[in-house]
Amino acid sequence: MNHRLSALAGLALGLAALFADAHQFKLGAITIGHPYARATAAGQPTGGGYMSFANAGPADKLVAISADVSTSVELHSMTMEGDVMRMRQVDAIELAAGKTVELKPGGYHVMFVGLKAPLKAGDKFPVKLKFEKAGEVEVIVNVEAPAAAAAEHKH
Ligand SMILES: [Cu+2]
Repeated sequence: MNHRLSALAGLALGLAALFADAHQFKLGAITIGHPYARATAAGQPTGGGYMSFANAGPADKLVAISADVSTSVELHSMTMEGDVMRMRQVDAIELAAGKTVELKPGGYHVMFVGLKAPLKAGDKFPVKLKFEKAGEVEVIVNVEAPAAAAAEHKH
């Protein structure tokens, strides 16, 4: 193989990895981007889940989420009040028409409460999402190792 070919092969592999990582799911006008959860330590009772919702259609709401990895699954918001991070359970997450909402560390997130087993990096598990108008869809959540610099997720 000459150098140019191996460089191309490397690029193709890199792109394949990128796309495999950036998996997405679609339900009607809503695209659910890259659902992932942070790996958890043994005995850690909760885990955080993140994904994005790009809504190309009319306004909708994420109203429920369920998974078998924990006894319950909650939607949380996280806001700074002074210099204290506060986490609250919310009933729904508004998905405005034509907008993208990102669930990410430090903002809205999914909380797996009462984990039955630690979430291990490299594992995948199904999560069911329910939208007020679009209905239900199952997405696959990838468990990823926490970024070294990321803040601990504590209640
Ligand atoms: Cu939380």
